[in-house]
Amino acid sequence: MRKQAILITGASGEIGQALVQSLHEQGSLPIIALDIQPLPEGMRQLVTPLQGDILDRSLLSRLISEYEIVTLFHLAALLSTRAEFTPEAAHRVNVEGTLSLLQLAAEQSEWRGEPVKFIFPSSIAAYGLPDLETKTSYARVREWEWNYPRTMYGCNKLYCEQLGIYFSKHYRQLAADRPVMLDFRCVRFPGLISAFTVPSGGTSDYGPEMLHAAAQGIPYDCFVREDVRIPFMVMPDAIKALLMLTQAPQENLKRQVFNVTSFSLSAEEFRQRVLVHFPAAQITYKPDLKRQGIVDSWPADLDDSAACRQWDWQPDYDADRSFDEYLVPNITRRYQVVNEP
Ligand code: AKB
Repeated sequence: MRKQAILITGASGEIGQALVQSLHEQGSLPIIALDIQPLPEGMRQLVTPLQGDILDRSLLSRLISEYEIVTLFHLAALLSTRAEFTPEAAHRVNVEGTLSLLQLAAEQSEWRGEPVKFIFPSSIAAYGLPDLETKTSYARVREWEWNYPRTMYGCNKLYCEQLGIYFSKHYRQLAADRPVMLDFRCVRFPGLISAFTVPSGGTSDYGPEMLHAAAQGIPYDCFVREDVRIPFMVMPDAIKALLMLTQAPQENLKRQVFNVTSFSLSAEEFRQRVLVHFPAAQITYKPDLKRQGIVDSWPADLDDSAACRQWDWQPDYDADRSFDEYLVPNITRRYQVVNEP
């Protein structure tokens, strides 16, 4: 008999590390943690680590010969800035990788006679507003508005949302027997901020970078203008959103893709909050017009009322609580420990 398990791809990434911790604390099924990078030391004893590429079909086949995957959190992706340097490679990882995992989950659903839950984090990058005037007038965008991404990563996320819906509703629609289809659920995240990991390869990274630099006493040049505004969320709320959506009763869900958010700040409001806690921080503006152009195309805020109504979504951390209770104490401790002799 195969062992039941949860599969997490991109497990070494920011969301992956926090999700593993949380699932482990909840006492979940065994976790298979797949990533192309080695897992951080402290995580290895919590999971079955598997180092490899999501594009490696033989690795995925070996995996399902041993395990019955019940829930799949597909987190592996090349983020928005990195993807712009190698758009074709990003397409391979972000789209072909997702397709191959959807196929795996579809096959597993058939074998089990029960849908595999396929949980997919999408992003504000799925939106693309044409100019700042439009961004100001459509402050809180709804899921179906302005789906005109202008990054490879945003295009990949938007298309993979559609692929997920296809696999959960229409896959093999011409076959004689209707297959047992997977259960696809997706959240569109704002810029995420963790106190324990530093992001890399994203375009919302200026927020967390400001904070981590300030805590280390390192000067920081912010790569967007001071008035640039996007929504943010701290990692505990991101994990809460993924787990709440995973557990939501199917009959309550009228959609499969949901905005979630917690607070929206301009770069200057972010900087001011950092300065309250780290008054000596040296944060200046040195906009990179191209990266800033990407952030300018993202919405200033998200309308997450569908998630609130359908699965009782509510963030635990507003901006004050995020800085005062989660970010500042944990980041301060993190660098104190690192700097101690
Ligand atoms: C990125 O900046 O690419 C990500 C995102 C907003 O999805 N953090």
